[in-house]
Amino acid sequence: ALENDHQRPSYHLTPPANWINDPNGIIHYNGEYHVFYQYNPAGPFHGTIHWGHARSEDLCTWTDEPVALSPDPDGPDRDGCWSGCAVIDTDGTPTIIYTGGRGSEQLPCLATATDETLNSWEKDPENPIISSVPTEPEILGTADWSAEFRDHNVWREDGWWYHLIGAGLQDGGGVVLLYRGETLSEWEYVGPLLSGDYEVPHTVWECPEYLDLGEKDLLHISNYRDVRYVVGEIDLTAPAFTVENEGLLDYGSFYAPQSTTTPDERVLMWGWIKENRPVEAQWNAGWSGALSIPRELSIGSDGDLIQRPAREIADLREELLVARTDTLEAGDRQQLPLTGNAYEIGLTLSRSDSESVFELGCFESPALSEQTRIRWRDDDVVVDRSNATHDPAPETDAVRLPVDQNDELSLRIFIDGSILTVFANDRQCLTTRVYPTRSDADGVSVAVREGTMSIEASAWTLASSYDR
Ligand code: DQQ
Repeated sequence: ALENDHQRPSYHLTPPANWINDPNGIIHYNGEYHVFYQYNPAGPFHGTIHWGHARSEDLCTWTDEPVALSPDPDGPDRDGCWSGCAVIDTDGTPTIIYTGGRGSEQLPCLATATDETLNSWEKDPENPIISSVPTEPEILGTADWSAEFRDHNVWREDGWWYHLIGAGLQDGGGVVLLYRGETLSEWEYVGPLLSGDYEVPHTVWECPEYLDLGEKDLLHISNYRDVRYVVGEIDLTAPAFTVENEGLLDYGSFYAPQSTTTPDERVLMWGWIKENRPVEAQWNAGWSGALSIPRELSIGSDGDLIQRPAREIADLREELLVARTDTLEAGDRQQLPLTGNAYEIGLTLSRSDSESVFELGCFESPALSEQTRIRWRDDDVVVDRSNATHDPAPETDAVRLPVDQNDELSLRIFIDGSILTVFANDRQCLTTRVYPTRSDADGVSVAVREGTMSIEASAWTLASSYDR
């Protein structure tokens, strides 16, 4: 059963059961955060997609709400209510703009809230609100789709609504298309804002999002493989995006993220954490996917992106189990007094020289037949999953997070069921999946393999977000 599944996360956002993919329509309204998500109530697979819904006052405790949007058998969303966003209209009405799937068509649809709980939505009888795709540039069509044209990000600026839609290019590569409107239901096409990834075959730039991070603008897209971001300056008239810095939001299993601004003006982002195990294992588990913990995004003094766990996540801390500083030599290994599979570890590492090698062991069974090793060597943090599980089905290849070349490294590591997320130096992130078969594979250790390392460690158990 879902309750006794030690691989199932407890403080990450998940539906009560079945399938989740992209976060959608994240909004703070009436004193509460609402997170909607791509949801298939029929099973743990990507089928006919609805919008699931959860709400929270504090980002720590979540309440499941009824499905918010369902495909209408006679509507332009009859084959799926795909990704989109939520904004508050100028008259105060919460409004969703999402992609409706019908046959070979993907077109934008609008729905407005009919109650304050955001549980009931009324679809616009005029849907779809944009009825055809632009002719310039030529949008990719495939055997299944007349045009790969979807996912919506809307914001208000200088008396206009602006609207980004992701698409593929017929000649290769992905593109972000910019629209603007005086209202949320009438849009004029401005032009392509940014395109690229010509080397990623058949890519579509999905789930584009623009974020105003104060000194700089950020745009990110999901290209079927990674979530790429660019930092620089947006020009809504040209339209154009001048790129000053670029990179990946995560080096592992993190996709189609979406953000919101808190009442105190911080930008928080959630992404979809996919499974790294076969469909059959997802069926047997009865659930698939989770959302990441929220990350706070900002711009550092060097003009590049800072990513750190939202500070609210510290309120999940239950018990401080580790608080120590040690200097370990090559060959030393220390067990940390941590058990269970929902905790956070903070590490500040300082190495004697660049040859030193550090390892954090986690998901360790008593005899170490199952174990996952997070290794810092040179300018890499590698999650070695080669002995992570006795189960032959999940992916067990190593995943690599490049970090700044430095003799100091700060790590914040979050473990929850089968989810492992590493934040390095408040910048680079890696989310990955580990599926130990043993419920006692919950040991944690620190070890030094080469050289000498000073290790400052702290660790807390984290509370569950749900009362299910
Ligand atoms: N998944 C959605 C799309 C989006 C893709 C459909 C990204 O709207 O493009 O569930 O995961």
